Amino acid sequence: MNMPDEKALRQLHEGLNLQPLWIPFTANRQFKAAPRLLVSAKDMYYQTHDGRRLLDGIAGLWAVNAGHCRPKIVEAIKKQAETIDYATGFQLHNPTAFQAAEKVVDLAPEGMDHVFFTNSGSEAVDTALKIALAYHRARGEGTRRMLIGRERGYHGVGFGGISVGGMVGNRKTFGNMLGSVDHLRHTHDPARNSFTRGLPEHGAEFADDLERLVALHDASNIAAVIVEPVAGSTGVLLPPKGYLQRLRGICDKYGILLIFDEVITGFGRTGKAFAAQTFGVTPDMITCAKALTNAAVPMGGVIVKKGIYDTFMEKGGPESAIEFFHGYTYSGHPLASAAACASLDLFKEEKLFERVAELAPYWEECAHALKGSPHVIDIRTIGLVAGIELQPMADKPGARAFEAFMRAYQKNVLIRTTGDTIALSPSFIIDKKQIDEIFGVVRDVLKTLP
Ligand code: PXG
Ligand code: PLP
Repeated sequence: MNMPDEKALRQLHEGLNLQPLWIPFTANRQFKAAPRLLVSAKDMYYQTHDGRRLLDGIAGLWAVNAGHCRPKIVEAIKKQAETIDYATGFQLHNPTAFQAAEKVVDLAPEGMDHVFFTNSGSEAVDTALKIALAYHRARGEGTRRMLIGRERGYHGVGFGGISVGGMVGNRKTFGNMLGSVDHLRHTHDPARNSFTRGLPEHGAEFADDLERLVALHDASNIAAVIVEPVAGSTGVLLPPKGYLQRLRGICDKYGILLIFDEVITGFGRTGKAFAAQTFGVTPDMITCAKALTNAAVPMGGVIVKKGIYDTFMEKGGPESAIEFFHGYTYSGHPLASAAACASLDLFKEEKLFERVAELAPYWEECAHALKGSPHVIDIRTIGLVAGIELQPMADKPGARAFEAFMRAYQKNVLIRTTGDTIALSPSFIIDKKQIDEIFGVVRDVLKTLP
């Protein structure tokens, strides 16, 4: 690891003015009183500002799927930065973006063969929602304006994403800024499913909520449904057996587009390139980001079925007309595209998605061995994801899990918590010893929690 020495670390820390930066999704006052800085990274580890080596149990944030600072990706970015720093994507483009697009659609489910690039998952979600509205309008069904999300969904922080999203924290301050939105119920049902190994047995019928919404609003007004195949940010919620199939069936019946938000599940997390393939259900669009570039340069994308792209081309007016009036200054940015090409090549060369599938049974075993530890009320795993749900402290939701995060951090293991669920999602290069270390620390920490 390219680790600054102790003196350099001290200088860095003492010389740092923490005040100007407003940190995202963080208790800023608490953080600035006792900062936690990550200063370098290599493979499965971070180095902290106080000189410790931290085992990364969350792949950065569900993102660094091939491990940190992999030389091939670093070299690709360096080389691209020296060759072409930036080129507008509007009416001009750079070749690397086309190469990245080809590699993305090669991984995608059969028939999903075009991708629109963005710079984040939030932008991917807003882009997908706009494609849905524009697609129906182009087909002469412009009354289809309603977008349907699901309770406990996380779709980023754009106004579109929070409106279809289902996290109260993201919504309460801003209200619903999209004109026409409704929600399915979430599928988390611990009374029937707690401690199930694999997918929950009960709850396929939650998909029938879509039938009720069709009965309420009429299909002619509904454009699309967006769900995460596995909800990550709201606590690792797995789809009940048959649920996604049923949702697909109802969407087909009424001509509603189905969008899978695979920002977390995309690029191998569940053992196949996309969760759509793991679950054998093909949506009409997939949103992705994070591991697309192994998180080395920000990038997201919307992968669409052939029929959607073709509709825009066929109904787009004269050949000189812009078929979809949308795009970001940095869509297909050369550095991001180079990072995507190198990352997708590396996943393939090292057979990292297959590695997830191979490690998954061991991972599941280790996670479920925590059953019986203090406070644990449910355990859920798929691929290299685990959710360990804790009993919340009375009147202090989230406090117990956050304390677990702090204590694990002191023990040199980085975990993530959301609400009162510990969410683990390491890089795919993790070995069994490191898996043991993560769960060993979680086990020890659980024993000491208030
Ligand atoms: N959709 C999903 C399903 C996500 O998980 C986004 C959209 C937004 O992506 P960007 O790149 O705009 O952040 C995400 C992001 C957590 C956590 O703690 C997860 C995310 C973001 C922040 C925290 O699990 N996922
Ligand atoms: N705001 C202003 C004033 C702009 O000119 C632009 C882009 O040109 C944007 C916002 C959008 O920025 P981006 O394309 O990076 O999303």
